[in-house]
Amino acid sequence: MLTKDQINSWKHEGAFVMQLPSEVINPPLNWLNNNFTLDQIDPDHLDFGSPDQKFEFPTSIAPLDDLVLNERLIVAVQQLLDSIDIRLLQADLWPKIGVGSDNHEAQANTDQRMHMDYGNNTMLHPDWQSPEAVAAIIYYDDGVETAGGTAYVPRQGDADPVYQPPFIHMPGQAGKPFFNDRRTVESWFDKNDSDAHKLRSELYLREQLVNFKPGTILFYRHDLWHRGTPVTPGKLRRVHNLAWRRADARGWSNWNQGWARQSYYGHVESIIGRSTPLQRSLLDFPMPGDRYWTPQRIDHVDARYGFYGFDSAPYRQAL
Ligand SMILES: O=C(O)CCC(=O)C(=O)O
Ligand SMILES: [Fe+2]
Repeated sequence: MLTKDQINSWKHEGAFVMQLPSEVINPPLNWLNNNFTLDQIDPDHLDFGSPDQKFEFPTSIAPLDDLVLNERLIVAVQQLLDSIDIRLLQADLWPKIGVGSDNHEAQANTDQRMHMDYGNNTMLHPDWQSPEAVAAIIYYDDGVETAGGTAYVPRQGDADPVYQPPFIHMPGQAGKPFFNDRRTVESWFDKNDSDAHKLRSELYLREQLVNFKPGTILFYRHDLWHRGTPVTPGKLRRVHNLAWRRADARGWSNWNQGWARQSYYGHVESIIGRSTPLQRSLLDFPMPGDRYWTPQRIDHVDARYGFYGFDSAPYRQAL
């Protein structure tokens, strides 16, 4: 359960940081510390996202998949979105390995440009007063050793000059070219759009860094100004990027491939089998009591998933 202060920070400032309980974070953390360490990762994989998409949900690694559907996270998102009916949009775990900070190729992910995330997650434009989606980053390492805390700019009320819509003062929006690297981007704005350059300079002056240890989570909004900062050369920072939307929200894209696509090998089926009705609902599996269900539909779904431990009783009882 989130506190009123946490919910208010998210709604008004755009973000807040908290520590996940050890019973939530320890299973994935232990798995990662045994199976996903510096010597097990291709050092040339420098961009966002897991190598070969192998840690995109569903991964078939139970401690990772179960974290993504953890009910503590679901309840937190329900509170932030003022809705009990939410869907998963994104879950990907990826490594960032520190390289010399002189990597300033235009698309380098080392020292990111200030940006918002809505642009490649929804076809529409966010409305600050009615947030429809939540983003989060879970950190699995200690920022004192790795550095690389996400930097963000808290919104200061409705009159905040850097938060006046439309939010188009960033690469890739409204005809501006897309680059990832901070230096490349700011020199482009300096030459081509001096008003935006001034606004963006203000963002870097105001940015705050997330201090993290294993199990820290940053909950943020897709209309929050933020960016990734350099990881110490030779160090590894592992994070999970997650996102959810209200079931009734319009325009949002799933980041991951469709959940059902990985079926037939028992991993997806086992997720359905061992999950609770609330957890399944994140994948658009209707809740008990939903008008979708008829006795026959329950029978058929039971026939498909009973083998994997699916219990149809709650669905039958709510008919
Ligand atoms: O790596 C981070 O801390 C943030 C990454 C990010 O904001 C992004 O890739 O959109
Ligand atoms: Fe981002």
